[in-house]
Amino acid sequence: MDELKRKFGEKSREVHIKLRSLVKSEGNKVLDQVTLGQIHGGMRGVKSMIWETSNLDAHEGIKFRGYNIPQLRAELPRLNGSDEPLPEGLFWLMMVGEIPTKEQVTWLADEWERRSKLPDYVFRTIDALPVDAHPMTQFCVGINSLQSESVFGRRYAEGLAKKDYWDATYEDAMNLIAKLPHLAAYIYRRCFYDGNQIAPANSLDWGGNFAHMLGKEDEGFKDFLRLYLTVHADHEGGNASAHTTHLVGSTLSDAYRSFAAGMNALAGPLHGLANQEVIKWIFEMLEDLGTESPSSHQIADFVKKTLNAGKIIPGYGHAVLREPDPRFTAQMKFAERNLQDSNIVRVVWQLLDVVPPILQSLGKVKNPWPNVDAHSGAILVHFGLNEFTYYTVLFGVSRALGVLASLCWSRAIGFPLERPKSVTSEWIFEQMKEN
Ligand code: CMX
Repeated sequence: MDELKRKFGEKSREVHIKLRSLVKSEGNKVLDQVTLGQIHGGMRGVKSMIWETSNLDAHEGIKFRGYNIPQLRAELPRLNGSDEPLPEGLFWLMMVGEIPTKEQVTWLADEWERRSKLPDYVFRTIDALPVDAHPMTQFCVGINSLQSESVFGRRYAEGLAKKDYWDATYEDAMNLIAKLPHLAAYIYRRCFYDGNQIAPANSLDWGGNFAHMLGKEDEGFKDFLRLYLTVHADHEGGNASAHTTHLVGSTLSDAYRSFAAGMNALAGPLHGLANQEVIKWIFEMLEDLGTESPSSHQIADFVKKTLNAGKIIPGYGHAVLREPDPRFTAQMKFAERNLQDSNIVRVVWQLLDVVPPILQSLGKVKNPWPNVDAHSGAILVHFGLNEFTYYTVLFGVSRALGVLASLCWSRAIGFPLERPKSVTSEWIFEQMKEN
């Protein structure tokens, strides 16, 4: 058994036993209450699930196993000569709660490379779709088609014991994460480079190889992708892609089906698709204003015009955060270090000054600050990745790390089928009369 799997088995068993005994003795303890506003308002803030890999604070932002993003940048292993953390290291941290050594991360990169080969039928399945089908549609179809590789699915059909669910899920998670960069890059080259594919370079790390297969050899881009794949990986369990993966996984659907479901959630414009909407909107603004270097005054007018047309400002606001998103800040700092001269990046920085006071002036927006999606597009455009409709696929490859690490935890802890209670509006009206 490999070291990561052994450590995961030991640590998750400890938590499983501790939680089980706590629930037995203290299962009726009240930890949260729910208001009518929360039931009606998308369950904001209702504590209703256990998620080990990360935790989101409205003011401090995301912490992965207690480490914030600057700490991850400082402490996770990186390649010689690189400033950015390796996402392999974050996966290790999320799985077992320990910052890995450089050797452990090298092992993980090699292990994913060993598991990375895609069966031919996956390419044929994707090729059956129109080439202009949205890349997220192709991504979801590709993941679903891979389901026949599921170790969990095969072993479950053979009579897998409950205590071994996590073991088969670990194998599925590792295999799926290993295969995603090639699947994602295949879709990119199919859609935007006439199907002119680039073979994997097996000597590279997970993110570096992904960049290579996309056809982006710039070392600056490879570093940005490593950072990108790290900061988008997880955002605790309640966000739509994570929660969907968790919900579908609770039916004992395997990692492929659960993750494909999560990716369908990520493809919504209020969630991951916002990253394509942001850059699309910025280019619409530049076209409308007839300049690549608009003044702040011109930008403010366009923001107001967007709002007056009844539309949202993509990349701003968040369901939980009440401060600028540290994932935005991490990307901004990357741009400050490396892309000072980029015009499009400068527009993103101008928006940061202009948008929040306008959103605040509406008097209803709870968080006027930029979220994770506000910055990435400008950096990708700078590096020549101009195909906006592809951006959410990049987010999806990263999100696999968090939601699949969490699926392993859910299996190990033995969480049951998720089944919250719904009520009718009639019931609500009755309750209000009674109280
Ligand atoms: N532009 C305009 N209006 C906004 C807004 C924005 N960026 N953010 C919130 N609002 C509006 C809401 O639409 C809502 O209006 P109504 O009461 O008229 O329906 C009001 O302000 C209150 O919303 P909220 O409580 O502040 O925000 P929610 O928790 O309901 O929604 C989010 C959060 C992210 C969906 C919302 O801020 C939004 O639509 N942002 C733009 C899309 C986006 O960037 N999404 C990516 C989020 C990150 C991710 O998950 O990937």
